[in-house]
Amino acid sequence: MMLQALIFDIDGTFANTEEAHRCAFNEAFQKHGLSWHWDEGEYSELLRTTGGKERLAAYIDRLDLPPEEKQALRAQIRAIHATKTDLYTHKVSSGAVPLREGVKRLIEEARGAGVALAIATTTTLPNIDALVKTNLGSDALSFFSVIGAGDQVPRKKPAPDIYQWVLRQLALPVVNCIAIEDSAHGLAAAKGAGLFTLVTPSYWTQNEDFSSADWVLPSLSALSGLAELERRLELRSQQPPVLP
Ligand code: XBP
Ligand code: MG
Repeated sequence: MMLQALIFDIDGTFANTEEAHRCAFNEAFQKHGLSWHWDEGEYSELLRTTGGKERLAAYIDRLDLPPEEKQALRAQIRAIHATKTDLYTHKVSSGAVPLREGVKRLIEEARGAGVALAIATTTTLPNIDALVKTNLGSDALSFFSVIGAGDQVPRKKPAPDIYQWVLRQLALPVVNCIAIEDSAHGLAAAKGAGLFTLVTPSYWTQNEDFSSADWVLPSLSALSGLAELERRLELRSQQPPVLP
C-alpha cells in the first residue's frame, strides 16, 4: 500500500473548534478585566493570524493606544492565553466540541489497515489532549505515532515547519503521507512540506482559496474510504513533477 500515514490538522479539520476558541478568548478577557469582545466578524479577520498568542499580539497592535499601554498589554498575553486555554479545555472536556463527520471512521479504518496517524497543528498540547480523549477515549492519544503542536517549531502555519517536524519524526517518505487540512494557511504549510493535501473546508474557511489542494471534499464523510485516498496518492505519484 502506498499510503503509510495520515497527518491530521486539528482546528477546523478534526472538529469545528473555532467557535469554542472564540468564546474562551472572550471569557478570558472578562476574567482579566479587559473590555475586549471578539464577535464572529472580528474573529474571522483575526483567524488570519495563526496561534492564539500571536492572534492576541496582532489584535493589540491594531488598538489605538499609546505605545506604553500596548507594551503593558503585550506583557499580559501569556497569562490571558493560559486562562483561555483552561476555559477552552474545560468546554471541550464537557463534550461541547464533537469530531467532524467522517473523522472517527477514517481513524478507525486507518488503524485497522496499519496506516500511521499523526497530528500537525498550531494549537497547544492541552487542547489536543482534551479534544482527542473526550471524543475518542482516554487512551486515544496513543493512536497517534507523532503529535506536532504549536510552539514546538519556530514558525507556525502557513510556514511548513510543523509538517516538516512531523515528517522527520514519522521517518516516512513524504510521497507516502497525506495531510488533511481545513484552511488556506494549513494547505500552504502542508504543500510547503511537499505533502499530498486533502482539504475539508470548515465554517470559518469556506471562502478561502484551495486551488493548490490535491483534493477538496466538503467533509471526510464524503470519502468512500482509505482505498480512495490510496488511488489518489498513486495517481499523483505518476504525474510529472511540477517545475518551479
Ligand atoms: C488553528 C489555530 C489555533 C487556534 C487557537 O490551529 O491557528 O491558533 O485558532 O488555538 P490548526 P491556540 O488549524 O493548525 O489546528 O489558542 O491554542 O493557538
Ligand atoms: Mg485548521
